Amino acid sequence: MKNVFITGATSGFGEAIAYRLAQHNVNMVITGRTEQKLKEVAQKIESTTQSKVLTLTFDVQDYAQCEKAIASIPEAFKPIDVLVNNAGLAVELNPVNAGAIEDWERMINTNIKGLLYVTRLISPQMIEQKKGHIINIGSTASHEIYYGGNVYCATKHAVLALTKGMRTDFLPYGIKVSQISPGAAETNFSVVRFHGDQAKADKVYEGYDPLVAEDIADVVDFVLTRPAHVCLNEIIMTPTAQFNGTIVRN
Ligand code: NDP
Ligand code: 8X3
Repeated sequence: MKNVFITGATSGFGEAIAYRLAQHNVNMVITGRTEQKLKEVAQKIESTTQSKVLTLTFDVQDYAQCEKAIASIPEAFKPIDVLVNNAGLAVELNPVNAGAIEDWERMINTNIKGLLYVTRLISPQMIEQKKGHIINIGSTASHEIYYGGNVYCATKHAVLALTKGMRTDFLPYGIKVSQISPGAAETNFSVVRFHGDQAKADKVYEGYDPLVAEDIADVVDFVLTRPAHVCLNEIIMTPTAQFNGTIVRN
């Protein structure tokens, strides 16, 4: 692990993954749309580890922005050998007949197209080196549907299909592709889903111990540190109290 690229590192899983992987003294590119928060994360990492951090502020939904940002990465941070495709979101919980088109577009454009854009731009560096590891953050929603989760779940089903597609495409080059599929984890995720309604977000995690971002960072680190001949294809992880999207022990 030498040059790491993480999307969505301003919050939640991505931020925790950045802190965790920084322990390996790497060159790290962290990305997101919130520039100030990226700077804070970078400052914290550089003042506590030997890792060097480059921040890139861009919206993964916009291919031109992805292209410009990734083209600007200096040689010292290349070739990228670890890509964590983490940026993503859910918006609202509505049945399809009542869904807002713009919410669907945001989820599809971020969770599917954004992941594809970034991978399209970074994977050639790995192919050239015949070396690399891509980790896609999926979800238990990659496997199941819950009420009102229709489009979000569809995007995460698509992520699983893309993980398998990339694994197939990159197999000849010795590049590992893994997916981590968490269940309920308390981050900014539900606050974003409910447009900043903190009370509504808190209710999602009431009565049980949800996962926390560091649990996911732990697993990312584990997946990345297996021997060269071992690829963990997918890890599904939930809180002990959660069986699936609808069955939670309260
Ligand atoms: P957070 O809301 O805490 O973090 C989401 C991150 O994604 C932020 O850094 C945000 O940065 C970034 N992001 C969102 N949209 C864009 C965009 N258009 N362009 C660039 N960056 C973007 O949520 P989590 O950490 O929980 O979510 C991370 C991933 O994990 C997502 O893919 C989510 O679907 C998945 N997941 C979450 C679970 C949970 O229960 N929390 C469970 C399973 C999967 P910024 O706003 O600065 O752009
Ligand atoms: C995020 C968790 O429960 O909305 O993927 O599927 S959930």
